[in-house]
Amino acid sequence: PSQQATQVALIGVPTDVGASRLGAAMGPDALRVAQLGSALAHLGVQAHDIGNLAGPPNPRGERDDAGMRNLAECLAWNQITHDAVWQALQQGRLPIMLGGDHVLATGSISAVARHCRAKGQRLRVLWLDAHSDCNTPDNSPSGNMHGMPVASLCGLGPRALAEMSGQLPALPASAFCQIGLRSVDAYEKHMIRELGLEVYDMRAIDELGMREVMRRALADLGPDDHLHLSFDVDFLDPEIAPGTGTPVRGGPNYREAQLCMEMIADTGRLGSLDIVELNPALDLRNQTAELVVDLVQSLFGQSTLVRP
Ligand code: B3U
Ligand code: MN
Ligand code: MN
Repeated sequence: PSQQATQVALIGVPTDVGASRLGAAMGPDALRVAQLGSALAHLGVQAHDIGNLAGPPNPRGERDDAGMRNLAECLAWNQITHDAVWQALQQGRLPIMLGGDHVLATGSISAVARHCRAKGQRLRVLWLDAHSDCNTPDNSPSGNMHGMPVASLCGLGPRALAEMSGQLPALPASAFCQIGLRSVDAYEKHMIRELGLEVYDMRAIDELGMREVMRRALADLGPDDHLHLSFDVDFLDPEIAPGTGTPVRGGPNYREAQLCMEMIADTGRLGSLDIVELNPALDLRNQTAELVVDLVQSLFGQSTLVRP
């Protein structure tokens, strides 16, 4: 598998302002303790750790009149994330977000979309998650902003988030492919249909198998396309990945998750990555962070045998 960029930027984004449980802000350091940088170095990938971005603390606010919690802080985190991702891409580095809650995806993916637009590249976003994250402020059951990034990237919700890439919407809904869903709110079901999101839920994975789901998800990826992976750790079954704030049983097992990463690596098109919702306060001896590092090695081309 040919990995295009061998230079990556590790960008710590210690936010939990989009979540209702605290702890995801410790995610970046848990990934460093699990030796993400040297795991990549083993594969010939040079990792530049730029450290943690500095953003506002969590005010633990109530829902505002529009239905959102901590909007100002979410905006601030997304703006600094956007700027850091844009800068890494300008430097020719593959940005890896060490999250942090999933709210940061609006900042990272809006920067990737802006970069792709400037280079005339098509963007494909794989969204691995137990959740669909396409709530809007008025329909969210919680007001938690980490349940809304797909909606803002598709042009819905507050303008300041939706317009971050410089274009509204940041990318077409058809660019997204969601895999692993098993907890979708009533309004999100409506949104998935309305936006026409490509979704492979757990039932699809059970019926088709991970191999066929990934084959379909990656089928029309062109040789010049940019692939962004937004990897919510709660995608994984909580039996193997307990360190996350909103676990949902019945997720992909270790082998399915490995195959998923290996098939992405085989495309050679990975251009940017979010690792989000890792919550060390809920983990057991950092096992979830270590599992994520293991999976990221597969994502960057580690394989048991030399592949043809
Ligand atoms: N859909 C619910 C739950 C949720 C979404 N994303 C996470 N949890 N991590 C919500 O609050 O929007
Ligand atoms: Mn998510
Ligand atoms: Mn999730």
